[in-house]
Amino acid sequence: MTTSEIAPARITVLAGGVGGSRFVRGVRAAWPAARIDVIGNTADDISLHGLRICPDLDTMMYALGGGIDAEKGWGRNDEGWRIAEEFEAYGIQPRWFQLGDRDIATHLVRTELYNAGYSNTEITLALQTRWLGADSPVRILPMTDERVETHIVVADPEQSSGQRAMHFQEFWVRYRAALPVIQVVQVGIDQAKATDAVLESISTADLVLIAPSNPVVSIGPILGVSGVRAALRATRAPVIGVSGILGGAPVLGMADKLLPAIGVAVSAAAVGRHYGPRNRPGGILDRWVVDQRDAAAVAELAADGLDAVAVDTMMTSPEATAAFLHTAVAAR
Ligand code: FO1
Repeated sequence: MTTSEIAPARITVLAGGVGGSRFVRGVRAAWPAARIDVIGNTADDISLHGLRICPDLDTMMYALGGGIDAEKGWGRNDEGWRIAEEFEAYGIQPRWFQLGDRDIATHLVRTELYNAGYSNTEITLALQTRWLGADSPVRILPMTDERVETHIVVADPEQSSGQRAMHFQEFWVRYRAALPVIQVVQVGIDQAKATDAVLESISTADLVLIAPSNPVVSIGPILGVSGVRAALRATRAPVIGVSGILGGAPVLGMADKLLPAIGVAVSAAAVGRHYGPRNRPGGILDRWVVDQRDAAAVAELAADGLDAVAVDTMMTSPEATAAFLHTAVAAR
């Protein structure tokens, strides 16, 4: 397996939000001269107060453009909460999803452009011009322009059916993923097509990276959009994924609460098998990168036909991420 000997000129990254943006900052540090397309998850999107909100796209845009609240990992820095105070005074529901004043401006612009008939791809490219500049080597691309929403079905003894469905954001933000998950449903995924920009990016890349984002609600929806998996299996670029599960637990977020619901064990090896080696039906990976704590997985994955490498994958800084990417991508 060879990556272009010179640094890859065009890199495509499949990513979610908080962990994904940390990863992409490392990709930029690893190959500063490369053009980078970030294919962003839009199944976290939610409509609230008449606004369309795209958390993973906005988190990526703010993080790469210097506007992120670094302590929370999402939302705007230097934020105000005057509108939230007014919502509180009016008793507006829901109150569990915090929307700051500056962040609301993003949602107002996005919603206004939606209502004017622009696609989410056009809107996302327009919004990121402010954050990344007009001639940025980085592009954030929604996985699809159709609407997809992750809903979680949880056990609820108060319902006659014994279960209840809710938007992923309510499951995560309101309930902190503390409810028993029965099923993860990506509403609209069967009608969602990958955009031309996404398919073109995958097919012309020199290197494709799968960020260590949540395999179920971030990478999962991107792979579920029709056309993406086929494009990954067809591209001449090496497809290299990085595990976000280390030592049996996710570094960030709640993947451990969701993986069992799709029949995947909470381990680096199980997620690697779940994405699958490209030489197996449906598989997409040429290489799977696990943390050194999971080095034992390398031999067992090799037995399953999946090339794996164990490195220190803790993204403590863009430079640390860049270092492990160089090692992992160059490994023979
Ligand atoms: N996460 C929270 O834990 N609490 C919030 O109130 C919250 C609000 C919010 C608003 C806009 C936005 O873009 C993201 C927001 N997030 C919040 C984070 C969000 O739930 C996650 O970034 C992803 O959707 C899950 O990866």
